[in-house]
Amino acid sequence: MFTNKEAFKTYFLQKLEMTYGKTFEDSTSSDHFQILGHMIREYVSTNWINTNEAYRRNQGKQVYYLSIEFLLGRLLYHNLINLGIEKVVTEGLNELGINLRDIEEIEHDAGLGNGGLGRLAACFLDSLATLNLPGHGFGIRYKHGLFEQRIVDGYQIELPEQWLKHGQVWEVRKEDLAVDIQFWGNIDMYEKDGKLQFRHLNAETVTAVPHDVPVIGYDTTTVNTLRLWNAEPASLLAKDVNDIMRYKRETEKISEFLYPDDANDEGKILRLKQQYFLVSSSLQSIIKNYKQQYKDIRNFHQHISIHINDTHPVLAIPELMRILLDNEELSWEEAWEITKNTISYTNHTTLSEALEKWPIYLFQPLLPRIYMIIQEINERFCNELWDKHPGDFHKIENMAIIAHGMVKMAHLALVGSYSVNGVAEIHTEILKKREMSDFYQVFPEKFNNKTNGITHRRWLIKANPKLTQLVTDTIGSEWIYQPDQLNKLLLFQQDNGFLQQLASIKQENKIHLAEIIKESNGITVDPTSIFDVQVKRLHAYKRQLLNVLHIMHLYNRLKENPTLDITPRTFIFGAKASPGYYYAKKIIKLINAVADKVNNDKTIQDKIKVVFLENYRVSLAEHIFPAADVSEQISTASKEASGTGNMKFMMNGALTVGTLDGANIEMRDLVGDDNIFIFGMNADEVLDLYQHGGYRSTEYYHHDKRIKEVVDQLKNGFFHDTNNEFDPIFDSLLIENDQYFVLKDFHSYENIHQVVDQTYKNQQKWLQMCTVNIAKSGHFSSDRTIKEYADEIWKIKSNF
Ligand code: B1H
Repeated sequence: MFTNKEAFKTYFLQKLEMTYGKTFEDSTSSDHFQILGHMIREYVSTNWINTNEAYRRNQGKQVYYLSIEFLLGRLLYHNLINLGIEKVVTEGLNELGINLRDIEEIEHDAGLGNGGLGRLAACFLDSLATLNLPGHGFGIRYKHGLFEQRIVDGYQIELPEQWLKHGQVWEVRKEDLAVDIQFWGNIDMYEKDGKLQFRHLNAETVTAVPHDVPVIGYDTTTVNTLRLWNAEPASLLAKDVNDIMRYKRETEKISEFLYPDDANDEGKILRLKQQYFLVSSSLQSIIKNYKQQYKDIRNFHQHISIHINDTHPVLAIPELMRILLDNEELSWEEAWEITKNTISYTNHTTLSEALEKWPIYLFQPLLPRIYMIIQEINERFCNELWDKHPGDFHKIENMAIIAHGMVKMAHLALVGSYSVNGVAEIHTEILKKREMSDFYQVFPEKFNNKTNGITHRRWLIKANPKLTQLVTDTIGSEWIYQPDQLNKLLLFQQDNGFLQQLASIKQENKIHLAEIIKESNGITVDPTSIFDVQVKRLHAYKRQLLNVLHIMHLYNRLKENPTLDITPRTFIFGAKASPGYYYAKKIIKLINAVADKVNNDKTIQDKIKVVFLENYRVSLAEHIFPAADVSEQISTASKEASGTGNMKFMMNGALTVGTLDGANIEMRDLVGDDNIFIFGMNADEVLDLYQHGGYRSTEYYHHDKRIKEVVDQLKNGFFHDTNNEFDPIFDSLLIENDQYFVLKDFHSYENIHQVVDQTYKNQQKWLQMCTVNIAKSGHFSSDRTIKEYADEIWKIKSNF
């Protein structure tokens, strides 16, 4: 149906008529989207079946990636590209008078994630399938993904996200593969053949129904699976009407919405339910599959690897133990050996507020058998520690899985897995030397680094077709399969023809983004100004505040001297704040208040503009990265585990203003100091200052006039007529002693921005720097990352 445009058109029109009983003239864009989606699914179905069969036949090891988030974004265009049929479809539709880019807009983002962690999972799925690796995702089919953000009067308003409203073309519901999950109730012990056994009585049962989404590799026949679980009532028999209503509501709540907290632990019972729901349904399904294929459960870990994306799915450890002990009737030692050799774990943050802990009083009643198993794991682990460090109560107390009335999820992950990885070199070093040093001493062999990556297929080929074409015209198309080959672009640093084309592509992308800005914000921005962009979740450690204070400072300088010679700049922000994160919401209001004042002040002659783009999400991001000149990666050093936005900007030829944090450091190592704008304290300085104290933010306030001026403007109503609006921000800087060193890094940040301004004036130099960045960005393809996971952690092999 996709061999040529005639065949495509015929099939498309036929299917349209048959499905909707409509003529083409009466059909809508939404109909077209649905039809095209179904055609793609039909088209891949044989490969999907064949891929699964081949995995079974080859008997190779398979990996299951468990994640509470998968931030997929839109799939239509991405799938067309991976299948290599976007040209046929574009042309065929054109002849019918339809623009594919309009149809693309119909699709709702699958926003089943908060930020980097969820998007990483989505990039990994794409790389696994493309590299023909037997790797599948398991997640939750949230009815509502991450909330939709509206900005009203400068404030963030949240609306429920509705991606399922018009149905989901990509998923296949598989009721026959549903499994049951048990909550609450009590555990009965009994003897069987002289062995103590356990059974769960009086439990509330929830049914998990899988919805499978095909994960289509690029230019290959491999189609892997993302299995999303939906929570549904098990059986409504034997319950009275009121009970039924309550039970149905309670059950469906489990997959109702995604918790909107990025790097923050909410500690709500429903969240724990979600976590166990994901883990139990996934493990039951994995084991059922395994047993259909293999006889001996004792070889489980030789055929299966289970990866947990952060600690959110860490109950995979006790759940696997439960199944092996209670259902398969293995001994504790046998079950533990299998479990430890099956599970691998990625840590994504050292922020203490993100480290999951559950109070026993919540945990034990909800998951009584799982709690018993964790207790046993803890007891055995503490005994081992006692043998190694007799008498060191302090160490054992600090490392225990259960302590002070809490279950510590990271400790469970460290003890029950064979591999623990950080997501950038510096992050892994901080885990080993500081945050997890006690565990590193006991299990040094478990720790390893896997620097994050992004799929260049979505973030370059799909998002930036013009740059893609230029790169291919310049160095051929091998880079698509081996992104490291982008480094061939280094040969073109001095090639003015190439640099000119690079410049005009960036210009066209900026004009496109300027149109989006005009449409959504009503603000006219100059596409020849520097597009300086910070898009990411809003969090104090990411320091959007540093960026805004600097804009306020620039504005003040322009007010003093309207003829000041600065390169015009457009500062662009996109950020969702967690709904309960009061401070973060104040920062959004501040950005919008500054935008209002600056954009409407004629005296500064449009030299700076400030734009806050609402509802930042994957599909919007695809328009932003290709249009950026400057990428703001300005977290307090040591706080951003890796970052992945930084890589997306780099690949699209934006230059980074950044701290030596996360993967920024590896970017710097690759491009060299001359091709990146580094400023501020480094991680050791930050961590030592936390440890030894000695920072007084008020000193910076009193001793630096520029700082005093902008900080005072938070209080004196300069940007907002009601005086108290920004008091919490003012207080965070001066009363709470500026936990993220915004004032300490301000001076260095301001300096580096002057360097940016000067460098931009030399377009030749700027474009050369962009070229080096694009050329070196291949290292950050998630294909590289996934190969490392496959070879070094999972030990899985390509299917071909
Ligand atoms: C990252 C999270 C996270 N780290 C808890 N931690 C969440 C923690 O809903 N929750 O409870 C959600 C998300 N997310 C990010 O992971 C890091 O901050 C980034 O630096 C990193 O690039 C990304 C992917 O590794």
